[in-house]
Amino acid sequence: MSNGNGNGKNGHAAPLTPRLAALKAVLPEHGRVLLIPHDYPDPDALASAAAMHLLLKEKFGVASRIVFSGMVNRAENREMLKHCRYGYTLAARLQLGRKRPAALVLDGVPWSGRVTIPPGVRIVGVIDHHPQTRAKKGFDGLMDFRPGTGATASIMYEYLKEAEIAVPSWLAALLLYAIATETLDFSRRFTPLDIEAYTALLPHANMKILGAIRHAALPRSYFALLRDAMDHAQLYGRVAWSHLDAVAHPEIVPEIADLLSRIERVTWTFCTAWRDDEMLISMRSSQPGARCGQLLRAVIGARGNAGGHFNMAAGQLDLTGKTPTEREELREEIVRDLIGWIERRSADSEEPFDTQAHPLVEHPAAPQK
Ligand SMILES: [Mn+2]
Repeated sequence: MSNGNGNGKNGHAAPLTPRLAALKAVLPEHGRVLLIPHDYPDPDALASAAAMHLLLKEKFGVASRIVFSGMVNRAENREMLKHCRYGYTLAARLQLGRKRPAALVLDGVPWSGRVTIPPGVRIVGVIDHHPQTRAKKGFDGLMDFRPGTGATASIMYEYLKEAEIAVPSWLAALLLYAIATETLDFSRRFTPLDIEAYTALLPHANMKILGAIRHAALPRSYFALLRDAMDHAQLYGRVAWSHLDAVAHPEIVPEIADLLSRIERVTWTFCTAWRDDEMLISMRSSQPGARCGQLLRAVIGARGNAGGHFNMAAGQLDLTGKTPTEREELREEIVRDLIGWIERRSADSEEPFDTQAHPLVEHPAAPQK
């Protein structure tokens, strides 16, 4: 239990840190707060929402509910949800009363196009770590933006630490998993806060839960997608990319981009995929100063939306009304543009680019180039 008490019920509350005071200032006097992670929440978004749930309850006596749009389908993330002691509601099923409920947005910003805000909901605060995150004019709620921090989960750890709240072992496991996946086990950008959060939570985590999440059982369909991705994978100099013909769930797309990034000498990867009337793109780079989010936004432009970090980005394009041929042409155009941008950005790197693309996996039956 907390020994601090923000509402002063115990009469001997320590003064709030500036961060906690700023949060308290936007909380409603009555009623429940909605906690909204970005759409198709990943481990960082989910763990951050759970951490906020604990913080609001323990520090401010405020009840909250996790609400999100899109599904959680990746096996590891579903396993994570199984161990989350707080319930959640899908935004589409949300029943709102007459009052407009207050909401906090985690690991994304409501004006990015990547966080769906249910109608009638009033945003009172946003906590995010994406580098291109900007304040919005006219928004006077809490804005805790820490571009460059490895994970929003690390930011939430800091709130819990300042509030002197003991993190339950299941939540410590979720937060650890979030930090590890978001920084790709610290192989991507991180800050001292991420290290502090990770090392401070580790002794308190339920390691059985962490193991169950990391090694969650995978459906057979996952392996079919893997094969599809390997069959389509292409290499061109330091770039590797692939394409998935039909995905039911978007989470596999960044996973393929991550997998390709482990190919030796490859520093840029991306994966495209068809999903209903959308084209999804995930991008990764280990090149310093890669600014993937900015690059992907430049390439997609007005054709869709994109966002991300220095080393990772994701985007989507609406394909409604396009014929299969038009869709494929658009995909080829995007692939060409992406490679063009990458080449220009890597122009001063020592390694020359190959003159032509070739398959990642050469099948013995295929004619050799
Ligand atoms: Mn995140």
